[in-house]
Amino acid sequence: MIAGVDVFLLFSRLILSTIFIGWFYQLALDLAAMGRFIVEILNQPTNQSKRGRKMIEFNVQDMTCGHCASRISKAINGIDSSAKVDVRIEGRSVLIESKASPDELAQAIRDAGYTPVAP
Ligand SMILES: [Cu+2]
Repeated sequence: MIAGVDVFLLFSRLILSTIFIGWFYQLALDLAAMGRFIVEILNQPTNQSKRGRKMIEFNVQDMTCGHCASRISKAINGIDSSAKVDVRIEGRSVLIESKASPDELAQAIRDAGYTPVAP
């Protein structure tokens, strides 16, 4: 009879802890989802910053290969991580969509060791 009661208690505890673990697990999932939602809202670009982006083109005659292109891309993303960089090695040109000013972008390219010229 005692053994039966023990088994019953053990079983009830098992069910209760399963419910609690499930509840905490669900709570953790909900909190994580909520966190992701908040981060998404905070990272959403506002219309203001979208409107502030400009297309800028530079001729870079001393850009000769993929290595040069990646150095220039990195330099630009270093001052504006959201910048879109389109490097055309054959045309020796770099097209940039960024909120950084043309002067800042030109300086970043010069700092990387290249000579940007506005076309
Ligand atoms: Cu190169």
